[in-house]
Amino acid sequence: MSKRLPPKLAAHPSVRAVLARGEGSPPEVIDADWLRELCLSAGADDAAAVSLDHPDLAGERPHAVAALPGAKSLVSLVLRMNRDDVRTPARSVANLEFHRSGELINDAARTVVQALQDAGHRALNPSATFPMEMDRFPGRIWVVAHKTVAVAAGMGAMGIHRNVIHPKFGNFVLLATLIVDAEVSAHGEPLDYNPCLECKLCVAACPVGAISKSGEFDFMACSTHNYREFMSGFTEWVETVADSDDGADFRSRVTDSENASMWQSLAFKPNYKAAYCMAVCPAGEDVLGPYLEDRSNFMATVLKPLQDKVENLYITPGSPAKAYAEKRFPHKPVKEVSGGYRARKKTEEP
Ligand code: B12
Ligand code: SF4
Repeated sequence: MSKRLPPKLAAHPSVRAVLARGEGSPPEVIDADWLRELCLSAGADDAAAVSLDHPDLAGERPHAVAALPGAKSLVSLVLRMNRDDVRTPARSVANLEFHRSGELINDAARTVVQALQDAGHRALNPSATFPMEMDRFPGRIWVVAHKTVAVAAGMGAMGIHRNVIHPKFGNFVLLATLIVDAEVSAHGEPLDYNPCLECKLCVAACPVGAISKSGEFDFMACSTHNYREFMSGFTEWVETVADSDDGADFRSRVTDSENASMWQSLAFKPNYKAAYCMAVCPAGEDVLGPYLEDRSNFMATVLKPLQDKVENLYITPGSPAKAYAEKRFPHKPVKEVSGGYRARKKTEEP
C-alpha cells in the first residue's frame, strides 16, 4: 500500500489503523482446493472454477467484466434439489423447492464471496435466479449465464431439454456463478460424455411441446406457459385488467383460481406452471436406479401423473404449441394469451 499520502489523509485515525496493520496484497492466484472446500462448506454440493479466457465463455466475458471490472475467473456452484419435491403434480410443493433451493444457493454464493473479500479479493455473486436486470427486459436480463459457465467448468452437460445434467445429481440442481478478480490454480474440465440418455421423457412430459426430440427448444412456448405469473404473463394479466369494462367483465375473462394464483405469486414467490422436463429426467448416477430397475413403473409413477394433471395451458393463438397441446393433452384446457412479449425484430439478441 502506498504510504505517500497527503498529511491530512495520513493523520486520519482510520488511515493510521489500516497502515498499522501492514497488510500486503492478496495472493495473485487463489488455491483451487481451498476455494472448493470453501464452496462445499458454504452449502454447495459441487463447485469448480474456470478461467474467463475459456473459449466457450467468450460471450459471457463482456458481461462478467461489466459486472466486476478486472474479473479473471468464474466459479460455478451446484446445489442439489429434492427430487420428489420437484416431481410431484402438487406444484406448490415443487415451487417451494425451487424457491428454497434458490435461496440456499444464493446464501452459499454470498458466504463464499464474503470469505474471498476477507482474503483480500474482489468477488461478487449474481443472483442464481430472480431478481434479474429488468431494465434490459425483454433482452438479456441475466448478469451471467450459469448453464454456460457450469458446462465449461465441468459441472455437467446440457440435456435435450436444455437443462444442465450433473453426472451424479442429474438435472435436479440449481446453479450459481461467482465472478472473481483473480486467477484460480486449477480449473474444472468439461465432461467427456453427456449424462443425457436421450430417453426423450422430457419431450413426452412438456405439456406445450417446448422440447423437440432433436433438442430444439421453443422458448416462447415454455415462457408463455411456465412463466405465466412472471414478468411477461403478469404484464398481459394487467392488460386484461385495463381492457375489462367492469368487475364482472374481468371475472368473465380471468377465473377466481387464476387470480388467486397471481395473488399468491405476487405475495409470496412466483408460481412456475410446469418444469415437467426437469421433473421426469432420469439421468445422473444418483437418480438413475429406479428408471433402470423398472422403466414402466418409472413412467407410471413419475411421467403419467404430470401428463394426466388437469390444468390450464397458456398458449399463444395459432402457435405450434396450441396444435401440439390440443392433440397430445386434450384434457388440459388451453387458454389463449399473448405471452406478454411485444413484437421483437428477429435479429435482436435475447
Ligand atoms: C432465460 C432463462 C430461462 C428461459 C429460457 C430457458 C433457456 N433454455 O435458456 C425460460 C423462461 C424458458 C426458463 C425456463 C426454465 N428455467 Co431458466 N433460466 C434462464 C436464465 C436466466 C438464463 C438462461 C440462459 O443462460 N440462456 C442462454 C443460453 C445459455 O441458453 P440456451 O439454452 O443455450 O439458449 C436458449 C435461450 O437463448 C432461449 N431463447 C431463445 N429466444 C429467447 C428470447 C428471450 C427473450 C430469452 C430470455 C431467451 C430466449 O432459447 C435458447 C434455446 O434453448 C438462467 C439463470 C442464469 N442467470 O443463467 C435460468 C436457468 C437456466 N433456469 C433454470 C431452471 C431451473 C428453469 C426451469 C426448470 C424453471 C422452472 N422451475 O420451471 C425452466 C426449464 C425450461 C428449460 N427446459 O430450459 C436453471 C437451470 C438449472 C439446470 N439444471 O440447468 C437456471 C440455470 C437457473 C439456476 N440458477 O439454476 N429459463
Ligand atoms: S429426460 Fe431423457 S432425453 Fe430428456 S434430458 Fe433427461 S435424459 Fe435427456
